[in-house]
Amino acid sequence: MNESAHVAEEVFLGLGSNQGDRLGELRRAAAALAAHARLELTAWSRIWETEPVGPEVQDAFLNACVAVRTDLSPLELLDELKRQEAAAGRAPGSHLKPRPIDLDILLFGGQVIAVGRLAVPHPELRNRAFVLEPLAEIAGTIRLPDSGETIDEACAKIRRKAGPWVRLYDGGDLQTQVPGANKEERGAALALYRR
Ligand code: PH2
Ligand code: MG
Ligand code: MG
Repeated sequence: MNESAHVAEEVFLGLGSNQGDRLGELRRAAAALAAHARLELTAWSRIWETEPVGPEVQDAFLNACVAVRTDLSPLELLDELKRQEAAAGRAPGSHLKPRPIDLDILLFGGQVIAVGRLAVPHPELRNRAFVLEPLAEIAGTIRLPDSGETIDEACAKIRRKAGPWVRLYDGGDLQTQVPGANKEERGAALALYRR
């Protein structure tokens, strides 16, 4: 099968930043996704500020989710996200450490994927309010392909658990930087965020 033969899928991505200009990093990442020739950014959540989850003591994150349509395969998309993370200055092997940007594939159409370097749905999705709250804003009625539960249902469960805090961030959003439905406008949005 050649690359362009993939059927376009609706994909949900998680964005996170807890190093440097967190809002700027999220905006740059959204604009770079939108400007990619084979990705169409179709929805974006609000931005949430969230308590870091994991063993390291580190600064609070900004997290958000976006929906994209793409005919990239899951592994092609994963490679593109890793490329964008590296371009933002993320050091290799910084999983669970502070990072300027983390781009995760949360859901890829209705697919369940388990290859060495990619697991979809994201294995930690159900346990993380910092993913489920923004994801519910744009994918509340979507069903997890493995369990059949909706994102809204998974989100309601995590709310009952009184886990790490998450709160809406009121210092800006993604939307203003990803204005257009057409590629020219999206290209302009990206140019705005080149250093
Ligand atoms: N990402 C992690 C580990 N911990 N905590 C928050 N609040 N937000 C994240 O995006 C996050 C995390 C691993 O990718
Ligand atoms: Mg992550
Ligand atoms: Mg990641």
